[in-house]
Amino acid sequence: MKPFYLYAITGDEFHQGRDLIEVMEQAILGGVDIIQLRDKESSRKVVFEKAKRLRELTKKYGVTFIVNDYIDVALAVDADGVHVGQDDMPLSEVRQLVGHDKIIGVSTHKVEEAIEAEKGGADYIGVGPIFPTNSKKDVVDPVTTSYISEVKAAVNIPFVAIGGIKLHNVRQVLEAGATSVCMISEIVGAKDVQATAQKFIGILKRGDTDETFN
Ligand code: 3NM
Repeated sequence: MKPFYLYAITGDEFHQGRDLIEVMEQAILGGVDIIQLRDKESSRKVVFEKAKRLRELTKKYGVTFIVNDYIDVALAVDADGVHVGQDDMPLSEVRQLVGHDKIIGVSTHKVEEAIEAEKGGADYIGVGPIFPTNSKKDVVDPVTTSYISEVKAAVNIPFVAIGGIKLHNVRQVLEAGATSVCMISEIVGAKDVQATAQKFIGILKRGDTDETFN
């Protein structure tokens, strides 16, 4: 998969009544290079409709589109890939279903899970939660930033740090060795989604400091 820096996950509860497509378009205009549809509450019908709209949007901008959990929905809308968790089907089965051209991402919280995901054929892994987060139910204790270097030493596939990452703490995550970061609330819950994504890109790609945008 092509290198990525800023990965945004949807989170309707943070959209403050704004339309999903409007929020995600702002994120893309701000520089997000992967969008994941994550909706564990809605019916399959609703998830499918959202996926169809996001596929159209991401195609328009050439942004990678991933669907969380629902392999059938990902295939139906021709998403670029799927993201699965530790409680999902074995990766070999997921790969059989999606084929070799699709991206498979896996959430991991321990070095053993990261290694297993790489062995199982994952294209990238999520590593977290780095900091405490309220955006995920049944979330495990934070792995902390020091865990990032452990994962980096253990696997060769790309990884993305996730969980409680904000503009004010993202530098710690990068200093610990991450080059890609993922978030829900800080981006899709921002008052100005585009400006927030732009600030992240500045920090990730240009090493901007607080002084740069104050
Ligand atoms: N996965 P926020 S943490 C979806 O650790 C998700 O695997 C996590 O949301 C993991 O940026 C998380 O608002 C929630 O903290 C991230």
